[in-house]
Amino acid sequence: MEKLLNYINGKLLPPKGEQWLDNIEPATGKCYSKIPLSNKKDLDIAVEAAQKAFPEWSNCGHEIRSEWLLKLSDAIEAHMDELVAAESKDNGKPEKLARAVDIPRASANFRFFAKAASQFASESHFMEGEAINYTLRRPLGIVGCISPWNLPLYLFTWKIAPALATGNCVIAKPSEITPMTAFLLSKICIEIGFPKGVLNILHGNGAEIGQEIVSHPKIKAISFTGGTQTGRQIAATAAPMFKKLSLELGGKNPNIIFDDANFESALNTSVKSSFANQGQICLCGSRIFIQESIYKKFKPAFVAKVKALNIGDPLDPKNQMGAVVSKAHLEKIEHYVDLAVKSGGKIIAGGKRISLDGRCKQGYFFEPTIIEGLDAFCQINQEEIFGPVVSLIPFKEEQEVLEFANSTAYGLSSTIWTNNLNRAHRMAEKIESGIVWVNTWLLRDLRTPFGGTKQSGVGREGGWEAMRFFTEAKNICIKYQ
Ligand code: TXE
Repeated sequence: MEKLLNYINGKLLPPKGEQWLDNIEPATGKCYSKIPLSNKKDLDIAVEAAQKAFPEWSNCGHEIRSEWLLKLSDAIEAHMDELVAAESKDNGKPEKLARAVDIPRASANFRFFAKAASQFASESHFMEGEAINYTLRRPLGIVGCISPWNLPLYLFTWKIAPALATGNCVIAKPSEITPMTAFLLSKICIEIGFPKGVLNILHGNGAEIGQEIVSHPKIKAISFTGGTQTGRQIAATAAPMFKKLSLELGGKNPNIIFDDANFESALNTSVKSSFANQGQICLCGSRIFIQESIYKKFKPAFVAKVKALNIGDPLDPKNQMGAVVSKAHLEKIEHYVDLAVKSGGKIIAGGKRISLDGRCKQGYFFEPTIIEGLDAFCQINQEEIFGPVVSLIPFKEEQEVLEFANSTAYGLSSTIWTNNLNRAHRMAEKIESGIVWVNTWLLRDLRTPFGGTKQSGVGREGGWEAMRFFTEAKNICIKYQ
């Protein structure tokens, strides 16, 4: 069985403790490779390598760094087929989705930050007739990037690219649930001769190697995407050490549909924002608020579209949905659906596991599920399920839906469907989320600030926000003599 290896100082290495974890294919439920269970010893070697590489990488100049990032971007494109197949197998998502979204975006992340490196500038503040200030922005040193399983290579590179572009050396850890494309990225680094020690990739458990990365005194910043509970634990470790922290956590995002919206657009996009990637995107709109006057029209149209979705083998191009990521996650989803029924909710579509024949017999498939009849404040509509489960909730008017939308502990993204310009602006301002989409969903411009409020996180990624996060600002004030 294939054994994945850590990537340290430009080499592929087994874990020092010689312990391995099983890597399961969600569509079949079978173990198909082994992952290094890394520990502090592996981390210490990686940190030493990063420390050695830092002076040259941080001083080689933005053009050279930019060229390396472009080489990574090109190499990802050149390995498209292999990466698409690996991402789909590792995560359970349809190959079609990995080809349309995940892998192109991973390549785009490196290209985007390669260009950002060449444009990044710092500020100057002039004090008339007296002095001039200028701000130096220098890399932090060694930084830690920890990513989740839902968009594996996409989110892994989203952190690594700005960290490298600004001249830092990186210790990165992909999710142990989906490590394969990060491993393939290390092979790509070796293939293109990427400078040794600049990027190091360690595999293993969050509680062990993840925690070691967060608490290592030589790692100056942590960029993390994952669950809110994990984010809280990371903050508890890193904050007293005064590390810079960027936390992109969970969401329970409202998808608000007013009666004056373009019905077809709202309907079609809501199917995607509910069930894309099996509902396992932190931006999915799992609470669908529909204005009462169109509820009777929206509900059957939405149910019909959802029932028409094909779910099954991620390799089959006719399937829009594949497997959820793990057995534990399947059980979590099932638990929430049971809870919805116990709380008085009605399942109007889906609600059950799917048993398939053939190679996917033991796979983790769950029907796209729509719940009705629960109010906005119940547990189901407050907690993140992170699966193919949405609630339909009617509302009367703007003020009421605003209260519903803002009632959760989360504040990542929101979508508002309306053709009333005044209402769109009013709602966008008052809604508690870091990202607001009006008449669209998941339309991304990589320059924009990305992240959430409340328990959805701390800090922003993307564009200059990421470049600033990975640099330390130093102000220099020069007085005229
Ligand atoms: O994520 P974890 P899990 C949500 C979603 C999901 C829940 C739990 O609701 O059901 O989180 O998912 C590493 N120190 N999201 O348990 O544990 C871990 O190894 C350092 C939302 O799979 O947060 C992995 O690399 N690192 C989300 C990464 O953290 C630690 C995406 C994420 O794992 C660690 C995924 C520790 N103590 C899940 N413990 C989003 N916002 O997109 C774990 N890790």
